[in-house]
Amino acid sequence: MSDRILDLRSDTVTVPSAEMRRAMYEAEVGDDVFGEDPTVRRLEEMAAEVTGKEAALFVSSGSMGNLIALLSHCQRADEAICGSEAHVLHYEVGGAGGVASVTLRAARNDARGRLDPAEVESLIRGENVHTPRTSLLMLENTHNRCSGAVISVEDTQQLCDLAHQHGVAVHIDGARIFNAALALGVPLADVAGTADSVGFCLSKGLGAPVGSLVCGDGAFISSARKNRKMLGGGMRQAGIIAAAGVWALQNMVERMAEDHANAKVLAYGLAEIPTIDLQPDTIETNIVIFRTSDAVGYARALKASGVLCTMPGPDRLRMVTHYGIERADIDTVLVRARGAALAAV
Ligand code: TLP
Repeated sequence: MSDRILDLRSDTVTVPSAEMRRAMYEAEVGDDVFGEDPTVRRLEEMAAEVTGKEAALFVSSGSMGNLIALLSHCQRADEAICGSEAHVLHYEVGGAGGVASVTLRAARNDARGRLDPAEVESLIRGENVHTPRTSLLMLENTHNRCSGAVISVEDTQQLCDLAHQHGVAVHIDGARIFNAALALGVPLADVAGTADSVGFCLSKGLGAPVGSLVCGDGAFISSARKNRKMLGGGMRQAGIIAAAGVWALQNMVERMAEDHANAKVLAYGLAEIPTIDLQPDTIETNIVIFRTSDAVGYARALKASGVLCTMPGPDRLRMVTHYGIERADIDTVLVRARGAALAAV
């Protein structure tokens, strides 16, 4: 057993492979603000095709993608509905309010990341001089804070239909939507369904160093392009980084099944540790969140034994499997996790 530190804080910690770096080195580039970078264009075409949308835009991060979706779908002082555990609500520095001048209104996410359509409908505001206009419903798939839960095609469709009946647009924060498609065994375009826009990240399970795509119809992408420029996100010879994304879409999608399998082994192993509260059969993708009474102490003990994780709540720890973490590493994590549990008592 090696003494290598096993970093399970996030699937964002991956470093590009030699082949991916070669693709970046060899990328054909141009000035993308003039729309002249062939590699960025190629990536955007691939993204539009795989999500089943008309067009796509390369942006620097998942957070920027969500912010651009808010700016492009909403007017100043509008309201967007999102889940109570949504990334946009918890981890995007309040950009909805701070930058887009949009208030977020939360509907309860259940433990599997789902929203109750009746609750969502009750939160959509009717026309009234006193109230903000509800212009957007933001969904998330897979659901980060709900242990990487996958939202079904049917649930997404029901919410899209409901929102559209009320004239409300739908954006899917699909930072890990490839994980969802893989877990469901359906084409990504089906997972994106009739949502008006969808974002996905290259820098998570797909293993690219940087970048996300937002996808939607031509009018949305024109507006998104303008908003990206306003945010200072217009990039010049961005083909250097887009090339990593092209390579990732061609070579890294299927391998994420290994991350899912490793997460299951990890979850079943962790669940055997008496101080850990985890239902391993609920783990569907690459995120394992569990409860433990002394989360701070346990995280410290894990770190001392060479396993890094994050703390999504006062009594919750998160481990994420990713490219670079092999099946044998999971066995090492479990040996260390058992040891750390004894050390933390
Ligand atoms: N999530 C990160 C942290 O911010 C928590 C992680 O390590 O999981 N949507 C979802 C669902 C995300 O999980 C993330 C990143 C984002 C958006 C933001 O993406 P970036 O980090 O590229 O801005």
